[in-house]
Amino acid sequence: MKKVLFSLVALVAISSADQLVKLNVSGMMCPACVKNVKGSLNDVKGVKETTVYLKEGKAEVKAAEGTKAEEMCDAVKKAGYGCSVAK
Ligand SMILES: [Cu+2]
Repeated sequence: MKKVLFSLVALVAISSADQLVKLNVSGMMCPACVKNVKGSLNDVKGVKETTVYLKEGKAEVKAAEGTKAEEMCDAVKKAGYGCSVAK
């Protein structure tokens, strides 16, 4: 019983260490662009989940703590889009 409780606490600790990073992405014109941006963000180490908003030109990235937002932006830029970290 004690062991089960412990692993449950550990699980919660891991998920709460995630951070949500908001990015401004420019240059997206269609769903293919969204796919590109999403794919490049998901390739960044530490990134767990990415939501891209085409109309708003924004992306929300769930990533492990310590994952640098600048690194995410670099990946987006490499894919051919503009990117800045939203404050
Ligand atoms: Cu496109």
